[in-house]
Amino acid sequence: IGPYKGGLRFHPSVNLSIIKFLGFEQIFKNSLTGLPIGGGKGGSDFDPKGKSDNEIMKFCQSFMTELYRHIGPNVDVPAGDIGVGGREIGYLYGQYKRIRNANDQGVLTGKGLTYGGSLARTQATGFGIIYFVEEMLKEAGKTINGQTVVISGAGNVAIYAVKKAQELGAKVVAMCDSSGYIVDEDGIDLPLVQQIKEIERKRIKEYAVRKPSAKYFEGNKGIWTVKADVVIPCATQNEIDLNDAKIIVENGTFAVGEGANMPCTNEAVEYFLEKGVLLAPAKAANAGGVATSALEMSQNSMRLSWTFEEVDEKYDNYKQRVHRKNFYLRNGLQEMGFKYVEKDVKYEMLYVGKKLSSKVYDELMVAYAGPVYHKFRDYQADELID
Ligand code: NDP
Ligand code: 2IT
Repeated sequence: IGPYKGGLRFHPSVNLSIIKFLGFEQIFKNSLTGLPIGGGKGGSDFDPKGKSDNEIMKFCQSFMTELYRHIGPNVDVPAGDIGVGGREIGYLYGQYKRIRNANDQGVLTGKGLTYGGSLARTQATGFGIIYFVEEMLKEAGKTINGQTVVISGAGNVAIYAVKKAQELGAKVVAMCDSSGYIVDEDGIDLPLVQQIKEIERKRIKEYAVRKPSAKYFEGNKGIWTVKADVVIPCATQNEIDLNDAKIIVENGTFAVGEGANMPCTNEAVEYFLEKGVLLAPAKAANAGGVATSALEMSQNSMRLSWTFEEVDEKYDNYKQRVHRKNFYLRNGLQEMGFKYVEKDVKYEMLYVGKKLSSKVYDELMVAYAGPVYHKFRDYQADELID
């Protein structure tokens, strides 16, 4: 169906099992977009924190010196994920070009606008989550306008989720990084967050130093105690466990949008569903990033650049599609959780708390080995369990 597609993660926690789960998620997510992309993921346990631009550049160059033989515009097309943003993609692309001596722009996405990047890609994941949550709220006769929102993280996904939520009239009161969280009852001052995070690359703690209305708290668990109508985790996997979910429900939250990949544990998901909390699952809710990456690949193949409006319009078509599929999945597969067992690629598939039928399980395993997973969409709910 297309080249492998997914992000690269640079974070000290990265290991083979994390990359496998992310790659597995990516297959389903990419499938939902309906665009010609297979699923992939990669990364390193390199820790970019505290490193100079020069050190980051050298690492990216060494990484690409090995990676280049495995990727290509028609083979596997990486993009960013945690710890990999525009700066890193630029260094990686520079080294790829140096080695290949060719204008293979489609080899990476999330590139700078002057060398084949697409308008709207930087914003796409964060905007996409909010578009998706807004669609979900509409179905329930609500809107994000006027709601109090907590958004975890302070990276690429979180920042543009805050931006779109604010544009649609929400009040975002808390964000975090891996050291701690800030609460600003006046509403987050996003340009200040961007200055601290995107430009100065400092800790979120700095926000409270510069903004008197804000408070900073050490540790990142406490962010889930902040009262909100809508909660949007945009930092990392398993950041909301059952205990956090109970606090979130107690605080009166009625909707959760998964911005990060698998940010809620299975137990938390089950609890939210049991309590009637609206849940936008990551595979659908954060697919806007990779969908726009696929549009960047199309532009690179055509050797043309679309305007923001053109990208946005195509993206809008995709949005409608993903949303419709999510509701199909709600009746079919949406409540399927992937319980991740031990350190190897061993998944126990659950559908509404029961094991998936062996037939569907086998199909999914074949899907994992190759690009034929589209079939799973065709199952009816009663075929899913033995
Ligand atoms: P970034 O590296 O830009 O930002 C990650 C943010 O989350 C940082 O603020 C980081 O803080 C924080 N964070 C990381 N780990 C933890 C933790 N254990 N506890 C609290 N905060 C933490 O990454 P992205 O914004 O790109 O990615 C965020 C999530 O969204 C990931 O799950 C990623 O897989 C997912 N995603 C990303 C897409 C993209 O297009 N970039 C697309 C779809 C999903 P600190 O700086 O202290 O590490
Ligand atoms: O998890 C993800 O979807 C991403 N990190 C983005 C992947 C991409 O190829 O744009």
